[in-house]
Amino acid sequence: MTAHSAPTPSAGSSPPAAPASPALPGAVHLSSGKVRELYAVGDRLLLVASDRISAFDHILETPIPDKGRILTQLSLWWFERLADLVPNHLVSADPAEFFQTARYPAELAAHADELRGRSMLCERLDMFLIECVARGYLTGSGLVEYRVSGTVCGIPLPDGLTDGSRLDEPVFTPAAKAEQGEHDENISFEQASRRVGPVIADELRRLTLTVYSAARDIALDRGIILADTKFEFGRRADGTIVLADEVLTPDSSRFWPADQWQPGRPQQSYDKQFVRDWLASPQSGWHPKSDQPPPPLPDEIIERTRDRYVEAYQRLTGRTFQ
Ligand code: Q0Z
Repeated sequence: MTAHSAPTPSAGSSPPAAPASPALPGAVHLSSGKVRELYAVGDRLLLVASDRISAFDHILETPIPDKGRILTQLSLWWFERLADLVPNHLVSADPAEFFQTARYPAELAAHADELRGRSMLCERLDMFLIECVARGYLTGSGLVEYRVSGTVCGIPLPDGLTDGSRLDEPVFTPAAKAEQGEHDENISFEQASRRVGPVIADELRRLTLTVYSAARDIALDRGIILADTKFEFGRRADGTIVLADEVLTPDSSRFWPADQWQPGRPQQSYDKQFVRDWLASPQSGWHPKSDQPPPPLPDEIIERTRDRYVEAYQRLTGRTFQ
């Protein structure tokens, strides 16, 4: 992964400088995801989505304007839609509200404009150490395992499935969180049970499949296949299991245009197809397997990709963006 790889050291042997953490006065930077930043603010957490985009396991140097806001608004919409199925970690998405209680430092108020729309103030939870993935269609690492052993995370699947096949029943395919830049590692339900305990593992599977199924039905009604998705859950001090992180965005899920679904080949990505096609084309002068960083995106690809994020948001929510 390249987002936070250290700069190339200049001649000599001095160690490369650590990347500066993205400063936000009044907040303590905790960690950087590929495209998001996590801060502590008082006893809450602040999740801030950037406009960064990844492709072929690289963070591109070209941002997609409004992507962070669009994905945050989509997450918020899903939290609202799914609130009857599972409690979530959202406290407030309104920076004006963040600062009304004494817990939030006044310095942050000066940054309300840059945070607006792209940030969520959340309860700080005790996170479970597994990624909770639901798959309703077979692709990616699930397909790789299936081709070797006929299973996904140890769950046997029928013969004859191919890239993009719909599964009769969605499956819970947990993963172990990898170090930054590495891919999460699929694990069996038994391994997940050892990590979180059997009672919690059962409940996480139930919640994951319930929430995925509800979202899959909503998305399909609007012409979008939600092939799979990754949830993160945590626990409140009173033991309640809470849905955390971002949910059901194109960064945490595979969205496919339903009218182009055709099992037996890699599916078109709802959001990133133009980026992938251009990067893989001779025009980019770059190769997906190259160790070089990908080149900047042309304006046309930026615009069309932004349009796809807006379209996904508008189709799913029935709302207009901005
Ligand atoms: C989420 C992550 C991001 C980098 C920790 N409510 C919560 N309570 C405790 N921890 C978390 C949450 Cl959401 C938590 N991550 C993932 C998000 C940037 C990493 F925006 N890590």
